[in-house]
Amino acid sequence: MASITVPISNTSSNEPILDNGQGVIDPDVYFQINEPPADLPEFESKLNAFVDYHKELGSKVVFITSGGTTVPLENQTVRFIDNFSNGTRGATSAEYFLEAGYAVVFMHRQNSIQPYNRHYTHSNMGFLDYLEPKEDGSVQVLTQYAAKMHKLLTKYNQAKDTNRILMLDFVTLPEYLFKLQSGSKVLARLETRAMYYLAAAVSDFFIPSQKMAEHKIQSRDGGLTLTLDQVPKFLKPLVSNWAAKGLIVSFKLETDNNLLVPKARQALTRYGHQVVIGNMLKTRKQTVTLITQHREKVLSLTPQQVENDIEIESEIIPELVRIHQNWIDSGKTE
Ligand code: PAZ
Repeated sequence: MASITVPISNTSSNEPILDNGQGVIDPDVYFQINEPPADLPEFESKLNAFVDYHKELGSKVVFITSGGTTVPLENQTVRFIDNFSNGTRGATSAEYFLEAGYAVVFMHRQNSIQPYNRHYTHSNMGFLDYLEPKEDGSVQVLTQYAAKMHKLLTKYNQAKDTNRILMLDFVTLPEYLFKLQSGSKVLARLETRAMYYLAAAVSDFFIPSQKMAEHKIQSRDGGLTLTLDQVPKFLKPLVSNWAAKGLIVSFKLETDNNLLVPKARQALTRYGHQVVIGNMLKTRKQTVTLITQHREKVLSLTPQQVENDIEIESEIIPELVRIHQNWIDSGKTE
């Protein structure tokens, strides 16, 4: 049986690197002992230019994280652990934030759902099913789909032409963490005008690269036992250092309804940020609970609204825009 269980150890001294007696390394230590992604300088330079542009304009900017992270099992990765998230929440929210006048940094899992394109890429119909070939060699959108496509294409082009959307991507957990840290620090220049909307489903467990098999894990030895470490709690430095003045909205996903509000409230108390949005795996597209320090608000779609393809984000985003404006004006939520 193959096993890659290795105790947490410091590369220089073999002393454990623990911050709280529970086997979780400190976020700062995480960044010292892991390699940043190769494209981090490019990521930072695109983001810096975007933030400079919008700081000058006085825009409100939302930093959306979207989609799931992968957890590699080998340094030369053949296999990885993934999760269910396909990025619907992030991509849909991005559209409503753009509608509300925000500039959007869309930091998404590569190949996950993207704003505007989502209406065509992840539907039951294939892209080619919307089109028909013409005899003159051109291609035309079928009449019954043209009006909706025209509307979406216009909005998509407007967002791009006015430099109000910046697409940035990640795949693995380490990439996500480095980009979250770096991205939040860049956005911090916008102070209260930045909102951090952390909708990505980020793994809670990982294998540090020093403990990982280098090459493809072989199957000849039978089953595989994995020991994963707990991912450091990155919300803590994000709230207290990286993005201290911005409005921070985190998400809490649960499958047991009894845990949802207590866990969401616990996160709010533990990290001291402004909003937690709780959602249940099965009902996340119809109901969320928005929790601030003194309030708890359930946002729900009626069956009729669901039937009419109304999206829950059309209720979430106006609430957040209002909370954010209070935050900008008075430094308070509610
Ligand atoms: O990506 P998606 O639309 O399928 O799911 C959205 C979501 C459930 C991942 C998001 O709403 C959320 O709760 N994100 C945080 C998950 C967590 O770490 O608890």
